[in-house]
Amino acid sequence: MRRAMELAARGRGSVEPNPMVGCVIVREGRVIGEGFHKKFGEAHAEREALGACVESPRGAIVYVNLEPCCHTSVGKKTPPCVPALVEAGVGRVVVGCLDPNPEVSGRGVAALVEAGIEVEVGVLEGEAKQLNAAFFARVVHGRPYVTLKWAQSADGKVAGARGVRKQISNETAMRVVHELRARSDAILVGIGTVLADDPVLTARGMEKRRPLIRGVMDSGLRIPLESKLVKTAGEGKVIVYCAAQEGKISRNVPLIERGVEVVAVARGRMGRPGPTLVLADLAKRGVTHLLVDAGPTLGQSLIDQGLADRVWVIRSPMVVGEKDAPDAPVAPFAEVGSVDLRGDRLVEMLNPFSDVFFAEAESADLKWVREMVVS
Ligand code: AOF
Ligand code: ZN
Repeated sequence: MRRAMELAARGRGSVEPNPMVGCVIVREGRVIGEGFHKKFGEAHAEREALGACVESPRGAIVYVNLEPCCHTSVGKKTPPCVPALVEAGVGRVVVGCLDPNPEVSGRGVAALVEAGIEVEVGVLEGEAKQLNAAFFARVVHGRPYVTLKWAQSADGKVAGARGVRKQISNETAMRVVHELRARSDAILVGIGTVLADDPVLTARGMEKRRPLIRGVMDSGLRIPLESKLVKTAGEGKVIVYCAAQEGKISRNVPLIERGVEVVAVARGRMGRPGPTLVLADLAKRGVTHLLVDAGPTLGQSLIDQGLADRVWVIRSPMVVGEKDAPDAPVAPFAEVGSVDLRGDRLVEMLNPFSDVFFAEAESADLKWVREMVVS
C-alpha cells in the first residue's frame, strides 16, 4: 500500500481534479505489475497496473490506495476499473480508502464482492485519505484545499520596516513557490499585498499545467487600475472579491472593462468579504488546490477562522532586525515534514482541526519539492 501511494503521488499536478491513485499487483510475494493514474482523462491506476503485469494476474492480490471505480456516468473519461479487475480474475483487492465520489463510494467494493473477489478496505486508511485531502475537500465539502504560504526571517518577520517589501527567501525557494503556483488552480491574496507589492501572481518560468485563477480579497474595491494584476487580466483570469454593499457599482465598470471579474460577497468578520463564501465560489469554478499567498493579516485571519488546511513556511536564516516590521502569522499546527532549500528551509504543517485532516503525513507536494531541489 505504501508503494501504491508512492506511485500515486507522481500524478500530483497532472491528475487534478481527479484523485491521485497508485496500484501494485502482487503474486506469491512478488510484484508482477504496478502503475498509477498519470493524467486527467487518461487510464486509471488499476488499468495501468494490469497492463504492466509481466505474468497473469489471475488469483493475484491488488493493492490500490482508492476504491476502484464502477460508474459510467456522463462525462466520465475512462472505462470503470471494477470490470477490468473482474475480467483479469484477480483473487483479492486491498483498498486504502473508499472513494468519496458519491457515484462510487462503497459501490466499487460491493461490485467486487458480488463478483466473488475478496476485498479488504482501510489499510493505511488515514494516510490514503490524507494523500487525497484536496479531492475530499472539493467532493465532500464543496471547497478547495487551502494552502497558506509565507516566507519568514530568522526573527519572525515577513517584510521590512513598516511593511515595505523585502526579499526574504532565496532563489531556490522562489522556484519552488512558482512551481507550487503552477500546480495550483487558484491563488488568493489580500488587498494589502497588492497595494504593498504589486504582484503579478503568475507561475513564471514554469510549465503551465492548468489555468491559474488569481483572486484578491478587496472589500472596498481599492485595487488600482494600474496594478499589474488589473493590467494582465486579459492574459489570465483575475477575480476581485469585494464586500457586498450599495453605491460601489460605479467603480466596478473600469475594472470590468479591463477584463477583471468583480464578485460581491456578504461580509464576514470585521467587515471583510466572508472567506467561506469566497472558497465556495472558487470550488464552484472547479478549484481543488487554492494557494493563499498570505500577508500577515489575511494569513492570521484564515488560521484563526480554521480555514487553512496546510501551511508552508519558508524559514530564511536572514535577520530583518526592524522592530516595526510585520510579524509572521502564528500557526499552532503540527509539523509533518520539511525540505532544505539550499539555505532556506521549507516547513510543512497541517491543521489538525481541518475536516480534511486524516493523518500526520507529509504531502505529495513535499515529495516533488525534495526531488526538484536535488536536481
Ligand atoms: C479509480 N482509479 O486511478 C482514479 C479513480 O473521468 P474518469 O474516468 O477519469 O473518472 C474519474 C473518477 O474516478 C474520479 O472522480 C474518482 O471518483 C475516480 N478516480 N478511480 O478507480 C483511479 N483516478
Ligand atoms: Zn477507475
